[in-house]
Amino acid sequence: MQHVSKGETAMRYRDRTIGDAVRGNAIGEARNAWPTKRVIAVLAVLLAAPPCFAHHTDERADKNGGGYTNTAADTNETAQYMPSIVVTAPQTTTGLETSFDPKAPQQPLPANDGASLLKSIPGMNVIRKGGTDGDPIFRGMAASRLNILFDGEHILGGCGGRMDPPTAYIFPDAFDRVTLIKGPQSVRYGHGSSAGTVLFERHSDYFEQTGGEASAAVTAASFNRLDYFLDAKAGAPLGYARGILTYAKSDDYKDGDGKSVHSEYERQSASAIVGYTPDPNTRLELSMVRSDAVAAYADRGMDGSLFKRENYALKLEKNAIGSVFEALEANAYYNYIDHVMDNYTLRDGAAMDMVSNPDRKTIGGRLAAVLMPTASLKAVIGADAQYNRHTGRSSSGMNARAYNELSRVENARFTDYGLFAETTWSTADDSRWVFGLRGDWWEAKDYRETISIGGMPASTRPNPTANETRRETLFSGFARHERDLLGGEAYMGLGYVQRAPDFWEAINKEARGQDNAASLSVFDKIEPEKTAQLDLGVTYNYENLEGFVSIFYSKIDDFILIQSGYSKPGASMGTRSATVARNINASTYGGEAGLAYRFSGGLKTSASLAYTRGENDTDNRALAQIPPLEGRLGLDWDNGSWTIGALARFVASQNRYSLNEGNVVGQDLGRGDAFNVFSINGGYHWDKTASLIFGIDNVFDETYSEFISKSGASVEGYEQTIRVNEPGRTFWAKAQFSF
Ligand SMILES: [Cu+2]
Repeated sequence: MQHVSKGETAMRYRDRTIGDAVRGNAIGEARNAWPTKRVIAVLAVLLAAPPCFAHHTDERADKNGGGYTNTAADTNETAQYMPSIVVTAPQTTTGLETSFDPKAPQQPLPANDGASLLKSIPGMNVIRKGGTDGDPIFRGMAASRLNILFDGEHILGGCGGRMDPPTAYIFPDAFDRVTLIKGPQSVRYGHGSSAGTVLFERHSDYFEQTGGEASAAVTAASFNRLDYFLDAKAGAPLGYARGILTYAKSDDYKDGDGKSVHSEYERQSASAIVGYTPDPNTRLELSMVRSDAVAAYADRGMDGSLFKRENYALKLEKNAIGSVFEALEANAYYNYIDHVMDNYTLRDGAAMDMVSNPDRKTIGGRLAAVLMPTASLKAVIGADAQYNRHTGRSSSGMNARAYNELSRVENARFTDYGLFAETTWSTADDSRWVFGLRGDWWEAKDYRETISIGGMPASTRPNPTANETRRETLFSGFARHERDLLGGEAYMGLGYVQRAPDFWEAINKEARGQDNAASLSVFDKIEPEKTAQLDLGVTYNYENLEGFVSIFYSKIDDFILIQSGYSKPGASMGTRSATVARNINASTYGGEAGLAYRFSGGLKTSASLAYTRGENDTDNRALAQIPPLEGRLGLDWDNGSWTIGALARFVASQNRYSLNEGNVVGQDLGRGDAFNVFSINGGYHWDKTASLIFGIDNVFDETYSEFISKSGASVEGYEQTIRVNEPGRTFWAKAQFSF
């Protein structure tokens, strides 16, 4: 789907590039809430850095540019203003979109998965569960509110306990570009993405002549972390072949107190891609991906001993067809996830073996046409479809390890057909309107014969909605006005999204209410969520100063709230603690801002700020799982060969919380403490073919956890913590080569 999206991006944003980061006095105000001693110490060191060196060059943007050549994102300017990724990462930020190269080094060193990679974007955070496979959360919205696409494909995890969000199947080195589109300001990528859309994209260049190229990287870090990848492609004008292998492993990391966190993982993936290109404007691509992983979880009684993905995809792109009918794109895909979690593969001490083996098959496709009826009007019109089927089997005790002899039991099936249209109408050289409209025909089937209820003793009950089918017609749309300013842009958009409950909300949670028998299943009780959001933003890019501000106000009717620890009648007597789903009305507002200033001599400074406030308007209390105010300050120096950088991350305390409330991933645990983390990096670039980047994350070995992290579980051999702590001081080095 790249050409449609890239074409549109290029059209909407022209060739402007904007850095990210913040307003000095906002940081100053915010800092009052934070411990200041270390901040001052680090700022002093940063400001003492040599102010004047040879003029900065931008070679590294090309080095890391992947296969992309025709978007604003690849212009050299973008290499310079990235406060949270080390200087070698090319990144574009407009108010509405952020994109970067997933292969580029980042600081702090992200875990090897998609969520961790996204954390460098202001406003993005990760709900930590262990060493990898956290859930990304943007502006306090996680799971189905944040649509994640793998090169145009949807993929849904199998785990009822959310061990495998889509990003658990992302191997960053197997992609060429990551883009976040903020808010409900696009309808082209599927149903329900109210908070935003994240596109992980792979793009293989057209070969004008016979040739080949390869890139590779090795990363080594504390805690026996080792990652490597090899990406090799060869081709001729008629077609190409590409293979990508990735591998990553880490032992348990230690927090700032030197305590081990149950977090080890090992992950690997292999992608094979062949493309047929009879001419430069036609591409038929077949791809296959196999991946597997094991991962320890510090937040629960089980670990993931299998995360297996099987994928086949077919893609057709046809560009420059004619003056009115400009381009056509089609894809079809198959994704199969097989997941096993147990309490005996990666940990000791369980009184009884327990294992669960869900799987999910997701099949989908999409057809889109790009039309240009007049010079000032461009439209993308298309249809998409998705079908997914979830099964499970589980066992415990003596026979647990023979679980794969059991037959799988189907528990849910979802189908969605969508039609969409997005138009860009240029009213003048410097202003345009973008409109989008989408309809979805959604259907869900509940195949559970029984519902298991916890408590002592645990038991099962007949499912009151067994074999029921539920249908919803859902609408979404947006209108946005954009106007160019001094090298930047201002925009204002209004968006509306109806989102049907997902598997975790509709199937995996109970209904609220005291009538135990009738209210067990939430399948037919939970209403679709309706989000209306206003997005406003401005970007600025003039001479040595770049900046952006993007703010939003969101009104969410029938927000699907997940509440744990809800007291319900017990199986035979007394009460039990249940996790329920219910609709509330909510509102959120906030935004992100960034500022970057380039001094002479290769020195630049940048800052960013992100804040979201959420209100549960039904219960008149804080909306849960909203990360607190966060600011980042970066200082980088670069002479074309050597780079030196420092990054400070300041996170305020979170005093607005609602105990036991949240989303399908996690619920609030109480107040969140403020913390500051400082990191430094350096690097050397030989020429366009080799570089070495190294860094120390969390230099002062701070012990801290994110407000939204899951609670620490009791795991034998590990100390239990309130939340899963973040890694302590981490040394890392990444060597990159291209041939
Ligand atoms: Cu699981």
